[in-house]
Amino acid sequence: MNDSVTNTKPSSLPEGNSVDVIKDSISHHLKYSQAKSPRTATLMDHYNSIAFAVRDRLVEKWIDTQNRYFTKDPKRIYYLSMEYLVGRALSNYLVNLDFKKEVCRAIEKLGLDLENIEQSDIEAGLGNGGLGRLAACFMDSMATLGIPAAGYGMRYEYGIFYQKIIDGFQVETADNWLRKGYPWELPRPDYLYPIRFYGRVQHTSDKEGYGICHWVDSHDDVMAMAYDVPIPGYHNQTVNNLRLWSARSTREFDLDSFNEGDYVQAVSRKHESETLSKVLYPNDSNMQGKELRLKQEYFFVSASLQDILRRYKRNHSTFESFPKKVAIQLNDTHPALAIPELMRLLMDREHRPWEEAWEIAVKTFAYTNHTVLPEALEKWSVDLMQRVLPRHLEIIYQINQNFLNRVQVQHPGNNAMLEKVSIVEEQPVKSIRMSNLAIIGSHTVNGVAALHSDILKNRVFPEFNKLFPNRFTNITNGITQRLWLKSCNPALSDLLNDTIGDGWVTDLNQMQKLKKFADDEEFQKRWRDVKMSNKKRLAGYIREDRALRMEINPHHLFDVQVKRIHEYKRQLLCLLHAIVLYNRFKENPNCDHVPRTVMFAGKAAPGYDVAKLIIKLITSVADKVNHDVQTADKLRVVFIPNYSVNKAEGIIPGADLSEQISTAGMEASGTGNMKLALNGALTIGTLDGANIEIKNEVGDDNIFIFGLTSGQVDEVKTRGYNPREYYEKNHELRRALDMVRDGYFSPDHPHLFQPIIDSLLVKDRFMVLADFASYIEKQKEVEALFLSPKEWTRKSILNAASMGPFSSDRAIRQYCQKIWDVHPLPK
Ligand code: 26Q
Repeated sequence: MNDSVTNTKPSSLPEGNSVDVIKDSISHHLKYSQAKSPRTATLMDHYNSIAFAVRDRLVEKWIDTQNRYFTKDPKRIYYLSMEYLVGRALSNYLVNLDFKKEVCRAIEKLGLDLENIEQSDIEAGLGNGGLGRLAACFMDSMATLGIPAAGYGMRYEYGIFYQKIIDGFQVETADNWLRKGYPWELPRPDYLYPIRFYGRVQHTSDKEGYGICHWVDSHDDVMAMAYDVPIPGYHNQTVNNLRLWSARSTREFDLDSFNEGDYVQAVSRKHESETLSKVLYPNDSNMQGKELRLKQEYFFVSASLQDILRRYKRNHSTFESFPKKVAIQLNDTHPALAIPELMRLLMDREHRPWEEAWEIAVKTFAYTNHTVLPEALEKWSVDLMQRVLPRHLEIIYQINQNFLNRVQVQHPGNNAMLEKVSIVEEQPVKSIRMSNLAIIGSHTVNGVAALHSDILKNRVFPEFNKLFPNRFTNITNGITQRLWLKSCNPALSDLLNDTIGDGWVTDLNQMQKLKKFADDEEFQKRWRDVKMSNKKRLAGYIREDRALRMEINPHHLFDVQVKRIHEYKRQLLCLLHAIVLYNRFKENPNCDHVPRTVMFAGKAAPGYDVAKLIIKLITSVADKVNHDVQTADKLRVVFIPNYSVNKAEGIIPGADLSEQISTAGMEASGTGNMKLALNGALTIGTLDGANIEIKNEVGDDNIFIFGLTSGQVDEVKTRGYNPREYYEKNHELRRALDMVRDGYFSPDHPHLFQPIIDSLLVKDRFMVLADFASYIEKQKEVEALFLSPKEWTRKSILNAASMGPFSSDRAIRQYCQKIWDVHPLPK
């Protein structure tokens, strides 16, 4: 059967994209999809009717694209990711579909206001942070480049939690994003796959004596049901598909339970089985071996692979050409169970021999690593895996044995190497190392920035790099300029279009053309005006935010650190600097200080106590500083609650200074660094992740680099890091820390922040104090430059002009060439 979109537009709907036709289509949907008249319609009804009218215009291209993929049968790339942080939908669709003006006019003609409607736009927060947003940027780039691609993910009923700040503390509430319905998804009740759990494996043999495996006595089985979200390319004919899986109870489940006679219990058990896709796990840097998470990962992987195999089998009767038609990218190890699952499907269902299945698997899979923090590397206890996925454990053991046998032949007697590369870790708890599985089962493994890929090869997985010298590669992350410039920064987009044309929207390298305007006073003035208008817009958000209601001064230096809260990202370093400034301003009130507003935003994993306490410290410092009349006009500290894609779109265009200050070697890439620089912020940062490549592009003179290099971090660690030394030597540091320790910011709870003091002074893996002095010095340079607006503006222009290489379009082209061997299939 054809896999293309089956939902067709009612024939009564007029075709075309003229203002009047769109207007009629919106009215039509208000009446026939919402059953409302203009008199009774709510804002949400209007939003839904507009969404349906826009969606109608997507559907044609969507069906067309999928038909084209079916008939031409090109090699396709399947992107497997447990997370997609797509953000708000309507604005993105309007930008990419090339009829924003017409829709705006139609909305006006209906007496509605687009800005108002956009307030109702639903944000799909189906991810934690960088990794999930990267997947969304990649989907945009693949569609824009006309790549035959599909994304697979999870349709969590609850996305990343909503962050409230109560008494300065983070409080999590559920993100019930589907409560009003999501007009952009199409339920596909006909794409339904059974997913099994638990049970045991039975080995028998067929007539010819070949071994066969049966997975028997499974229970708590569920069905995976598809929901499709269209992903249009920018101003082209491609609409790719993002297929998200939702758990449904099985039919057998219903029947079994009814036979038992207890109706109410039956229904509630049915309900339970659907909890599988209920909630996104909100931790992004610490892996806990929760059974439900393992089941989610398998559920997602098995549904996606069954779907991929079904589609392949429509066109092919053998598996010989599978790797020529299918590339699968694993977004971290979260979907690494795809490797044993493909083996299982090929062997136990399609009756292919092990050798053939293994060759297909390795030629098909590639794995992207996003972290080197040991606590974030996925491991699952063998006991748990044995219970939940007995057949997969068996396959993993077999993969491991075959692999270790080969290693033993190549490196006889090298037991240290065997121990390192084994998929099975023996101590302290016998576990499956998912990264080792992913490396062994993939033809290519990539890091996400040059330094990160280097660290993978030389420090984290050197043994694998020796065994597979060509397997490791780098593809530096990128961001889509359609969202992170065109859509979020219309003022700057207009200026660019006026100056260099609009080619940058699909070719970010054209930003280079700005370089010749960097010293042009007229252009500089327009650049500054744009920044000022964005700072005012941001000040407006902060004024209107119900939780903040704060007045900030757009003439301040806007110093911005927005990202997940984590010790390695070192929000504390930035905050200590704010305390130092506060002390200086109080001590010398008459000095010519550069007025500054330091803004933080980000979520802490709900179980990460120190990160949550860091939020409390930021809000406590903010409370003190902002209420001090002596300093209030010169220094503000703001914590913007509930950081999200939408909040980022509001904050980033208004930033002057971008804080990228992780301990060198710890941030795999970072992508906020790219977004901020693209919007004209200058970076203060360490030589970490993609900061290094940003520095190489913008030039040493146009970025504020400080701190230890990753090599020096390792050296200091080997020598023994003694934070006390720095504390004793630096009086501004000592003073700031003493204030935190002695309750200056928490008079009612003088010891509240002791755990933070301990984290910095007792033993600190993230070596905050080691970089303190050099950071404070760099910030002085920042201030000096901010006092010369022309110089500052020049560097700001040069930063944006140098961001060409950081487009996700470039990243996707490299994936296509270096890893997938997939080519555009434009209409
Ligand atoms: C794993 C197991 C169980 C539960 C949750 C997880 C989990 C979920 C999300 C682990 C990690 C993540 C997310 C990681 C992430 O966002 N990493 C970031 O990826 C970006 C894109 O490559 C990089 O730019 C960042 O440097 C990296 O921190």
